[in-house]
Formats: sequence, structure tokens, C-alpha cells
Amino acid sequence: MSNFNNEELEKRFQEKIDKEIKIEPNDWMPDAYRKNLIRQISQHAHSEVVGMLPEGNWITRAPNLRRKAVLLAKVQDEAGHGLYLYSACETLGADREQTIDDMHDGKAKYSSIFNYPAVTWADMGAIGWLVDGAAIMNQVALCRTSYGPYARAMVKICKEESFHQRQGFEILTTLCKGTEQQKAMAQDALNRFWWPSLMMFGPSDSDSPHSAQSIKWKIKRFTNDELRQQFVDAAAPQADILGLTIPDANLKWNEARQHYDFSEINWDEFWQVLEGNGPCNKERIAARKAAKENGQWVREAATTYAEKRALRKTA
Ligand code: FAQ
Repeated sequence: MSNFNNEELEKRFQEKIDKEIKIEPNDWMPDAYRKNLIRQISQHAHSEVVGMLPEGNWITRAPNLRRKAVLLAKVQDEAGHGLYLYSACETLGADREQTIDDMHDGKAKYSSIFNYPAVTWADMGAIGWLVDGAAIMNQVALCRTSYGPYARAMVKICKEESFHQRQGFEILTTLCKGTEQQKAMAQDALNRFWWPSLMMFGPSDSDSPHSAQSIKWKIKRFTNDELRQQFVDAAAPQADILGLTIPDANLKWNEARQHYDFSEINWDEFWQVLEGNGPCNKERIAARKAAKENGQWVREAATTYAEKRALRKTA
């Protein structure tokens, strides 16, 4: 490999991508590809872990034992997703602790959606249906991403997210078939989670600095706006099945486009949340920092135990 100059290596790298050959950890890759992947995968991992907080809050308040067991399993799944993704990130040479500290210091982002509060039980339904639904729309495409470890992690994650989405839809179906008050609670959750769910797909294509290069490298297979449109097209008929109204007066099937039209997103709100000014940003970071500090003794004990075992083996 050392016989080739950078230009030649980059040409061969792009040829591999174009032929749909996966890039593996020990393969040559441009620094910018590695950096971009570490950025995206680590932020994805942070999102899974921070995403445990709004739902984790409801485990003790779930209305019955079945709901509690299912919610507990879902929140544990999210922790597992975080772990696969941190591991995928490590295959690129990233230091896991450093990526986590970057989030705690505000240098790395996590999904905007988790800066909104979950205030009623219906929010567990809305998060499953809409937030996991949006996550799957994005992640099914990532199963074909060009970096092998990320693509393989996504296959497993998507299977679990699909179960999460169904459990959310089932919670809302039950509420919508219940009393007037329960249906109103479901509608209220949809009203609050609809727009933040659309924001999960990222800025519009014209304001997305990473998209063009990520699509060329086949890290992303679709643009932010394409995936957002697919999500709206899937969610609109699902809302009809529930008998709920999506809070957008302009949401309408467009026969010519074969897609739903919908209103412009409040991008000012989106950027404000990314800046750290959403309803729960400070609370979420404080919770993650406290978790790290409170877990310090566990990490120290595990390291000491591993060292002792290694010593015993060599003695
Ligand atoms: N929130 O140029 P682009 C889940 C940032 S998992 C915060 O378009 P890109 C599971 C972006 O990072 C949900 N930041 O960037 C679950 C960049 O900032 P940077 C997470 C956002 O990377 C469910 C800047 O804006 N999923 O929910 C957001 O090409 C239920 C410019 O943006 C993933 O992470 C946002 N919404 O496209 C867990 C999927 N959007 O890095 C618990 C993987 C954009 O320059 C409960 N990630 N930004 O400082 C991706 O597919 C992409 O990274 C996008 C953004 C599509 C999110």
C-alpha cells in the first residue's frame, strides 16, 4: 500500500465504495472519512444513551406489570444500542471515554428529540410510534452504510427498534380505544412530539453541511429531506388508523407528487435546541454526568479485579 500516493489511495477507496464493497477497520480510508464516521457514530451512540432518560423516568409509573416489563426491556435495548455503536466507533480508533466527555462538554451532539420532556404515559406511546419510527426510517438506510461495523450494528438495532415502534403504537391504540380523556392524552402527546420527530432527520438539505460528502461515500444513502418525506408518508395513514389528527393544517396527500405535503418546520426551534436551549438540555447532560461520576467506583473495582486476575494467571 505504501507504494501508492494519497491520490491513488483515495481513487481506489472511492472505487471500492462505488462497487458496494464494505470498508473494514483495517482498510485504508481517508482521514476525513474516518473523522466523519466517528462524528456520526459517536453522536448516534450518545443519542441512544441519552434517549434512555425520558422513558426511564416512566418505568416506575407504567400502568401495569406488563407495560412495566416491556418498557424496561425497551430502555435496556437502547443501552445495548449505545454499546454496539461505541464499539463500532472504537474500531475507527476513537477513545470511548473521550467521545463521552465530548458530549458532556457540549462538543458532541445527541439527537435533539431527547431534549423534550415526557410528561404523560401517552408520551411513551408517542415516543415508540414516532421517535422509534423516525429512528428506523433513518437506520434501515444505515444498514447499507459503507462502513462494515456500523452497517452490521444497524441490522441488529433495526430489529429491536421495530419492536419498539410497535409497542408504542399499541400503547396509543389502547388509549385511543379508551375513554375520551385517554384519547385526548394521546392527541396531546402527538401534538407535542410530531414536529420534534420531523426535526430528528436533521436540517433541510440546503442547510446540511455533511450530506453531500456522506452520500458520495455512501455513509448516507438518502438525504435528510428524503427520509423526512418517507416518514411523513408512513405516519400520516397510521394517524388515521388511530383516529388522531397530525397537528399540521397543510398536511395533505399530493396526487401529482405521490407524497404528502406538509408545512415548513420551525428551524429556529431546531437550531435553538442544538445550541443547548431546548426544554431539557441541561437536565439531560447533568443526568449523564452524574451517571458517569456515580459509576466511577464500579469501573475502578472492575479494573482492579481484572488486574488481579491477570496477575494470578502470570504468577
Ligand atoms: N439532533 O450536516 P447534517 C434513536 C447536527 S437514535 C441533533 O445534516 P449529518 C433511538 C449534525 O450532527 C436517534 N443534532 O449532519 C432511540 C451536524 O452537527 P455536527 C439518533 C443534529 O450527520 C429511540 C449538524 O447538525 N439517530 O432515536 C440533528 O449528515 C427512542 C448538521 O447536520 C442517529 O444519530 C438532530 N436531530 O446528518 C433511542 C442516526 N440533525 O456533527 C431511545 C445516525 C443534525 O457537524 C428512544 N445519524 N444534527 O456538529 C445520522 O443519520 C445523521 O447524523 C443525521 C444528521 C441525519 C442525524
